[in-house]
Amino acid sequence: MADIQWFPGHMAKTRRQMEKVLPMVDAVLELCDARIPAASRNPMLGEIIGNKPLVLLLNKCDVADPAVTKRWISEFERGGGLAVAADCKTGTNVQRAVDACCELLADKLRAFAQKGMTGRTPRILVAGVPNVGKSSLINRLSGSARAKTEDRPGVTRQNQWYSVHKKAELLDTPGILWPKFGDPHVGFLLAVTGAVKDTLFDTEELAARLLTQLSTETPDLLAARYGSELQAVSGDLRVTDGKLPDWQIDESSVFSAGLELLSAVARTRGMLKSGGLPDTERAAIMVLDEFRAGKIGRISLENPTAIP
Ligand SMILES: Nc1nc2c(ncn2[C@@H]2O[C@H](COP(=O)(O)OP(=O)(O)OP(=O)(O)O)[C@@H](O)[C@H]2O)c(=O)[nH]1
Ligand SMILES: [Mg+2]
Repeated sequence: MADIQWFPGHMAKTRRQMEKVLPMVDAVLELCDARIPAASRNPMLGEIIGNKPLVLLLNKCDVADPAVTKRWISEFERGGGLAVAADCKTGTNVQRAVDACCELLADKLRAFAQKGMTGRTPRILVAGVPNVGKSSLINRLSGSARAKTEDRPGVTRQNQWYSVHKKAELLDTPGILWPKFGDPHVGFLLAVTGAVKDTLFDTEELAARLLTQLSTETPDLLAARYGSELQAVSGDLRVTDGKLPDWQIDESSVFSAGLELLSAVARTRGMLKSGGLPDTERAAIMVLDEFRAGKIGRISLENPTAIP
């Protein structure tokens, strides 16, 4: 799959603005996508925030595999970090993430109180890749739709402070990626979960690649959603003697295997072009929408073993 990159001017500007505002910030709440907790962490963030206390929030855990999310949390905590799995759609655990930041700042908050700075609330910078749910988190915590949210990346365009229940101030920031992903698979994972602008990639290629991954990792969920024809195609693509299937060996075979799966989806959903050929373009848009909305199931695309 072509290496997708997206680092427009507003992201470079956001980076500079984050560096500028940092002296005012007490802690950082970094949001990653619970379905891809490693791929959705910005490697530039560590450089930007230096040694500010950090809490990692694995968001959208309502659409990730709960058992895998649990393993990710233990993995991060084993590394000495503090991580919380949350869901800004229902509000599950969002307050816990802010409380975790306050716990990290307990000494600093005590010092404020001793100096009589009673009105000084912790200032928390909310950071993360585009579309991960930063503005939704702020809305959820403040109980109103003050920050603009939308299901596409690049909605927030500038830093904005929000006071939350007079207990904390949260800085909403525009989502930022980094100039080069390095690994094209990271680009794929970010695109498939909605962090990259969709005009930058080929929808059929993306959906085809997603289907190949799901056909090996969660074939039952795929069959339950799209029917037995898909199960048959998935079965044909797999090998029985424990060797790597031929179609996983090179990129072009991954794509053609995925296209077969995509054609099967189009047929079972009755998406046909004139002449009866499967409309793989329509099917691709539907598969991506359904995956992102969690309709195929609660699926994680990365396992904690992926941590180097
Ligand atoms: N399923 C699910 N969807 C969520 C969750 N949190 C946010 N969303 C959805 O994700 C989409 C993006 O949310 P935003 O809050 O705009 O994301 P953002 O990080 O502020 O995005 P940018 O401002 O573009 O960087 C919206 O459609 C939200 O409804 C969650 O926990 N679960
Ligand atoms: Mg936003």
